[in-house]
Amino acid sequence: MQTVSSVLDAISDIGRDTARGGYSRGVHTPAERSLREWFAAEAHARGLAVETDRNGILWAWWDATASRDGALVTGSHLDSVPGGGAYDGPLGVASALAAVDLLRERGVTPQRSLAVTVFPEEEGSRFGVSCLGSRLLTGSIDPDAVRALTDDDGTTFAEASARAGIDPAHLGRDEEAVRRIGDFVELHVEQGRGLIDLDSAIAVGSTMLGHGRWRLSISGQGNHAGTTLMADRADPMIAAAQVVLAVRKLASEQDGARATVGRLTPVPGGTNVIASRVDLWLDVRHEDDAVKAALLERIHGQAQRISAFEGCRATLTEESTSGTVHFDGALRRTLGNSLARSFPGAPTLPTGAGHDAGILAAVAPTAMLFVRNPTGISHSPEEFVEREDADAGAVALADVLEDLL
Ligand code: HGY
Ligand code: MN
Ligand code: MN
Repeated sequence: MQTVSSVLDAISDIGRDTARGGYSRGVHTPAERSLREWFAAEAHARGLAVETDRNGILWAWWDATASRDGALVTGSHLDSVPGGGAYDGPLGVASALAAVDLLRERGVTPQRSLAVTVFPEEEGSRFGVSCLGSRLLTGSIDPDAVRALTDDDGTTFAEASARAGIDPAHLGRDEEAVRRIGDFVELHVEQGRGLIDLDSAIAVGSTMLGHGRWRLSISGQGNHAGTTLMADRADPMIAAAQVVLAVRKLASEQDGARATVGRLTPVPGGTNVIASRVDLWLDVRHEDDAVKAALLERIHGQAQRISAFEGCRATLTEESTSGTVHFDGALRRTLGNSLARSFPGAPTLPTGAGHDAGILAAVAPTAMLFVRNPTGISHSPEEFVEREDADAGAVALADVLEDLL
């Protein structure tokens, strides 16, 4: 078996972000295109048949039976957040390739086909909607709305898809792909401290926290920084600053909630210009969907009051939302039994992060494996996985796949 780290080493220079640190690998950018080419070459080298489906999802097939329906599917994503780490996504893809090597070395003869998959735009960093590829596949998002999504430069997802050789007219629910997914297992770097605190290299996922993203646009009066008296201003930046603090306060007052403003864009964004508008994005998460909705309402109400007081107006637009997912019980037990061989006592762990496995749970049994991240930090260049833990992850995934094949 090629070590997972050596598989990852091959892409360690693709998409480096020298300004932010880490990696910026947006969907249908040159960096992501290089990563797709790398994946196809690695899959071909393993005798896997590579296809790109109507939604731009990559499938590398070990065709063990005449039909691909009801196959065992594993994989993850290769795109990143801006300035992201090296493992969020790629670890799952590299571990799946290494697990294929192990299955071959063990002489496993699958009783059903196996596919290694790469889902595009899992982070939603370029077009704003997380898990865009898996949402399209399952039909849980309107293809017309997706085609119209734009990036910061105004490029639509339809244009970016067409340039990547994917016909935007065909985006949407893919019945053939849904039929092919018998079970889906995703290995992913852990993005918190759970496995550090549990002192375990591997865990089985139990639940995925419900989350959503909203854009809050606060409009005021753009004006000159030097000629506009302080008392004469309707400055959306002042409102936005108060909203950011209100988000933290309201989320801190709600048990189990997490809310973040990680992105804020003044328009036009000049040093000597009072902004005419400020766009900020909310990321709100809670295990109870009703509690999440109520918290969002409180944030929206506070944003409107603050904006009105500052002579501004606030409008909220939902960009994506997902309910809390409980991974398939039977599949989870199978994973637990498979891990007992090499990882006795492997714990189960909830994840606060979103994953394609959570979206695919709507159409097939899905489960996740997590691999220890000794920094407990993710969506940052500090995200890390020790070489031996990365290889342990591939062994764990191979054990699971062997029992499911
Ligand atoms: O945002 C998330 O939780 C995931 O990393 N897309
Ligand atoms: Mn992520
Ligand atoms: Mn991820």
